[in-house]
Amino acid sequence: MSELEALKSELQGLQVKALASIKEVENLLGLGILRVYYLGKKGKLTSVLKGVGKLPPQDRPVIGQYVNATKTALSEALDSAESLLAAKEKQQRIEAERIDTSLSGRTAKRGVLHPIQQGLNEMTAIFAQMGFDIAEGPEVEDEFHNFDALNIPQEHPARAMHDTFFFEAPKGQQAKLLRTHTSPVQIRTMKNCIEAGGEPPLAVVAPGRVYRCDYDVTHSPMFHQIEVFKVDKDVSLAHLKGVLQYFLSAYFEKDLPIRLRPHYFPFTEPSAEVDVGCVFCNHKGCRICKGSGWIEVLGSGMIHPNVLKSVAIDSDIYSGFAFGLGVERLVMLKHGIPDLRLFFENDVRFLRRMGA
Ligand code: 2NL
Repeated sequence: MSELEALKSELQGLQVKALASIKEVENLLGLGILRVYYLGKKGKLTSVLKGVGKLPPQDRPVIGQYVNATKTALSEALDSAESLLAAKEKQQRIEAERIDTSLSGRTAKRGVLHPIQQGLNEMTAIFAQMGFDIAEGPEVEDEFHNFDALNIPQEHPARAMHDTFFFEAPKGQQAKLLRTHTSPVQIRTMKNCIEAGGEPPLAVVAPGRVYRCDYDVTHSPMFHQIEVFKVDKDVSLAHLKGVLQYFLSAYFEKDLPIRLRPHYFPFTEPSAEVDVGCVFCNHKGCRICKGSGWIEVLGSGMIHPNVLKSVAIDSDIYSGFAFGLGVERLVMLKHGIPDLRLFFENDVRFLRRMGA
């Protein structure tokens, strides 16, 4: 076989192989590689052309025509494969990026108030609805508003270092402390009223944070209280009991029996602890109420004459009732929450469950 014949058949074989490969390639990337492999500067066709130099001069134009024909055939095959693959890949991309507009949207999770803040708001709202004004006051207090004015003398155990968080007092200045109850708000409210030339009736609910140096399974050093008082002419224990009855039934959303049990507080006389019929066993007696059918919920009484005196209200003309309750305790009873610490750990699963 002459050199010319050999080159011709080499070109033919190359074309057949190339066309077969082009037919089989499945994507543009593979096609691009084939194009370079056959038609590139260092490609197969170029290397065939290098053999042309060995041919006698009269054969060279002939083989040149063959090379060009092969080049054209491969070029056309590559181009048409390219437009097919491009169309196919575009279709695949459209499929993959398809958006199902009939799918319902995912709503963003909204935050909720902390269960204690919710309870505090609910309780405050019940008193506001009954006509009590809402009052707030400072959490950093002095001994007068937190203790002296409330008939809690200097030597009283409630003032002990281990119950109250005291701040170090600069020389010659009054000691500051974190309020241990919301009573100082009530003292300030009464005092401000009288000093501004006002007079009772006064009816106030004071919600807020309070602090005690006490930390165990059932105590937190920061907790929440709501305190309520009313001062007017002829306010009696019957008014106290009526307000308590209404409030507790409204908060627990059912008619509850209540009872006042004699107790002692320095700032009220007489004083009483208040029980409700056990919300877990409907007053029958269970493990939670220790078989008694009653659960203690708050402390109350008629405001001590010494307390009225300390804010310059004449106890011969006016009388008043007052009570204070622990918000955490009431929220736990209403929702059957077994452990105080759940409120302070802030596990979102607990918070979300409470936040419906
Ligand atoms: C309790 C007991 C109580 C009061 C708070 C009060 C306020 C003034 C005058 C007289 Cl300004 N009393 N508050 C009275 C009785 C009880 O709280 O165990 N709270 C959780």
